[in-house]
Amino acid sequence: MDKKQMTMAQAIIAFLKNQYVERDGREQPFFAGCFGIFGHGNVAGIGQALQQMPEFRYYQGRNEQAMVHIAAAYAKTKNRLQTLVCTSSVGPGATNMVTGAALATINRLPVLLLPGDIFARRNVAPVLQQLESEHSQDISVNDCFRPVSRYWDRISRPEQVLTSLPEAMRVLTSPAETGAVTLALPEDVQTEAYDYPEALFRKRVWHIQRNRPDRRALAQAAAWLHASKRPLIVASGGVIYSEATDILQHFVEQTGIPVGETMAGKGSLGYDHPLSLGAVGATGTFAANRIAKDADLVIGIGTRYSDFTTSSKTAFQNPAVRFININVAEFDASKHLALPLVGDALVTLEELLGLLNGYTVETSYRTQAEQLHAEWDNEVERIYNIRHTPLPSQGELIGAVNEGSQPSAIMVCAAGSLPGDLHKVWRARNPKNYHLEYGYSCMGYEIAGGLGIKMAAPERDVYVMVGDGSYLMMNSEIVTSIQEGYKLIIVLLDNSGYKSIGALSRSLGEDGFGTRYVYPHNGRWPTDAAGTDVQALPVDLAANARSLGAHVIECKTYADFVAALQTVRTTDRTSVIYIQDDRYLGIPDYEGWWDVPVAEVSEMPSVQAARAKWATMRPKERDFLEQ
Ligand SMILES: Cc1ncc(C[n+]2csc(CCOP(=O)(O)OP(=O)(O)O)c2C)c(N)n1
Ligand SMILES: [Mg+2]
Repeated sequence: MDKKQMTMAQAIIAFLKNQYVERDGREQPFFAGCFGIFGHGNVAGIGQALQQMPEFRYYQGRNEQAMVHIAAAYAKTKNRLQTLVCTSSVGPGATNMVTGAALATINRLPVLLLPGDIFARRNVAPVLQQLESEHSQDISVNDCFRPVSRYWDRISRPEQVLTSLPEAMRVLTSPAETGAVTLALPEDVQTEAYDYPEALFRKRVWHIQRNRPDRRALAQAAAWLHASKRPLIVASGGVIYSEATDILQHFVEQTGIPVGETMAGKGSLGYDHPLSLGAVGATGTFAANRIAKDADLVIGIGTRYSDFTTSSKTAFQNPAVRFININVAEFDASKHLALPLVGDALVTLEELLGLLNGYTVETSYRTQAEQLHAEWDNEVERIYNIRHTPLPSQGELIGAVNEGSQPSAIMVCAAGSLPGDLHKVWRARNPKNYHLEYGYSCMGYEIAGGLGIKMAAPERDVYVMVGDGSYLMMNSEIVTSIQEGYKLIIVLLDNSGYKSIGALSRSLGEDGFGTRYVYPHNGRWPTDAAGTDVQALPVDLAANARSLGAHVIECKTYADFVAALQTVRTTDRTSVIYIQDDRYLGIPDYEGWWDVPVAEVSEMPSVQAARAKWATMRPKERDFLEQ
């Protein structure tokens, strides 16, 4: 067998650059390069290897957490068929990636993390940044990655990569198992040489399977559909990752079954399709939530059934409701004691349709769904046309971005009050138009994620919608976007703090405590009761964005904002549209609910009232054991 002497780090990069994936006859390299911030834990290992192999592109990040967000957003945009690698030093550089790893794993997005680790040979311990343990030398901060990774290994001998790298690829390319993969790399072992078999570095193509479900389960699903009078499809991320949007539309048109969409699934069906009910759940539309309430059969496609999707288990109130779940992961397919169709969304929908023998819903049901669709569209129109003064409403600004952007654009958001509003009123015009990270809802994902999207789809405009809180938490990758020439359009909505948690706090009887960006007054936090009698902070976010190299347009009115959206279409680099908007005017709830527990006892009457209200909803939470 031919051998080649290489360091462990060189072997890893040489292996990664030859990994390909193929689905439906389309083949592409799985890794588009490596983000990294160097320190003593990786500079001489992975850093040296990347320098020696420039064909595996190195990208410089500003913050390790942001690098992982970039990789996750890249993978999401590529329907998980391609991703990026992230290398960090030992210690804080590594633990900065833990949040990113959790985000990727929760959203089922492949990212490969290569944190540096403490010396395997140990004699010089404690190395700078090492967490010591009195009871074991086999612990480092990288053990924090174990619960947030789908595969985790520490490479304490160079030859271990012969078995670890193929395992890492299996997990990363598995539609059911994918998430963060962490290979912790001790800084000494990274630089150690070994005679690796040449076969490790040959081109390898990983076939992404489209598994088909059990035949008996399919037949039973067809029978359940025939027995159903009020079926509803809940379309989620699995539809989009599987590229099953065309077959979904065909399925819907053949059967007349209406569709509600989750955060990850929005865009599965065009917003203007008559059977699109829009968002479902806690941040859902009245159209989807009314149909969900009485549905006798829910067909969940590629969904994790998060509490937002199920309105904390209160969305489906028909006593006889049952579930058919189409999912690549047995774990998700079995939720709500469903009839599990464990398989790929595209081929499963095809097979199921083939068994339906012309089944359609009754005309009256279809008409009801179509009417709700039309009524909802009017509500969106109303919200887009509010002209609130002195500060505009968030809803009208969302409308302006939707109408001022190309249908092919990608809008990205993650946390704050924007996701709920966007879920309700953003008009998704293609399956990639709406990119929400709402598995982890991680403040700080927005700009970094926007960069990952733009790298994955440079031909599309990317609109990053971000609140002042998220912007302050992580705006660093504006610099990277300028450095690499990837133009982002960042829409920065400043409402002087946390509009979302402020509203949540009020609903829990806490009057916005701790959610305004103002000076404390006599050592106490002004709540919403203080009104305008507060001292604002001397922060200038527009100047901040300008200082990072962005082109910045400051707006005061809705009209300024619309004009700025035109201007940024032709700017030459990352551009920020800055506007202040109203902290209080929200888009209403449309019969959804979210369980946030309220204090059981309190001296505050407002909290007691909120608790009493909560107590009326809690019994509506269902366990679906009756089926
Ligand atoms: C990293 C992180 N920390 C805390 C939270 C809890 N949280 C959710 S939204 C939010 C406020 C976001 O503020 P901003 O970006 O200004 O959006 P707004 O609520 O004003 O729309 C907070 C603190 C979170 N989602 N992520
Ligand atoms: Mg805010």
